Amino acid sequence: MKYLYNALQLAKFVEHQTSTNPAVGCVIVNNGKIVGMGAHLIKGEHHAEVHALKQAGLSASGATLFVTLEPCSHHGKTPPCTQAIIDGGVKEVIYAHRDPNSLVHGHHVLEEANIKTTHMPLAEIELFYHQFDITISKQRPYITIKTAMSIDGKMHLDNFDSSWITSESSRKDVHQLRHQYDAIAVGANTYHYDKPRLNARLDDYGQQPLPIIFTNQPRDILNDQHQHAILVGQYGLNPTTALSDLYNQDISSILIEGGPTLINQLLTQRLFDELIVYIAPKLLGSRHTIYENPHITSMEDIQHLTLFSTEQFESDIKLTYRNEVE
Ligand code: AOF
Ligand code: ZN
Repeated sequence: MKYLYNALQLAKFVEHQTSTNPAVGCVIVNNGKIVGMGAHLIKGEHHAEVHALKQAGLSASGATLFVTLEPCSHHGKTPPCTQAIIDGGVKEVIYAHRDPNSLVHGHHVLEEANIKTTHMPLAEIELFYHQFDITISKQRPYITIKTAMSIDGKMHLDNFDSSWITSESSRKDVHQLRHQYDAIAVGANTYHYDKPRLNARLDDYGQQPLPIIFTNQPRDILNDQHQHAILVGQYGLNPTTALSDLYNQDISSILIEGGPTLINQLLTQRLFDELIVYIAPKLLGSRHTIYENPHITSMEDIQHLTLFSTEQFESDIKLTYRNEVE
């Protein structure tokens, strides 16, 4: 089991850089020694097992291979890992997470080649693949809505001023969050009025997300700094197609940062996987709450979310919810 955790560490090194592919780590052990290690670095390139097998060389023969995800048995952008494992002479395979991609179930192929194959699910690794599982089953990016509000649930004053509601540490945390997403999205109004820079500003923290602007005016003029942004039609028109298009452009996760119209639409359509709310110890007393839905008239219509984590940044509270009912 220790080796599966080692493999998980390798996968964590490359988390958020493999696009719509999963982050995977692999460790090969022979006679109680690690003889090969590998991770899937970039979509389209070698899988974790192949890197580890290359490093192990002849020492893979008779070894046990530990991998965070079930080895693939299909020809995708790369040849099947099961064949490389068989060719390397590996004696035993222990994998943690079942690949949700049904094309890819490699355990049968390994068993048929007389390789002892064990599925050993571990809670931490199941959690690690939560996003990947959702994107495979829904064939769309993982969607997180992030918002900040006062204790009375308000996003900004009635004159739309929303500057500095949350603390500096919360804002720093948002930058860290942005580095974890393939894209950051806002609606057209927020783009025009708030002029967000739509980037992550922590040194050495990882990838820069791609800006996305949801707009029903495709002629919206982009700022010079956002010439590479993607413009997509307003969600209300055809959310499913817009999102699957983004997924097919290799965007596996989107952080939605506003404004109220876009967030309301997504909340109303229940088109999100995670909701992150920073609550600042302030009372704004304005009219603009984070969610308004006049169609909800009975308690049976309200949405229930699952609290996933709570954190504190100075005097702000960060609540992370998942859109799943316990
Ligand atoms: C593995 N090891 O390291 C990864 C796997 O297009 P391809 O060939 O890169 O295949 C992508 C699919 O392979 C992906 O959707 C997932 O099911 C699996 N990823 N499998 O054995 C790896 N990254
Ligand atoms: Zn593979």
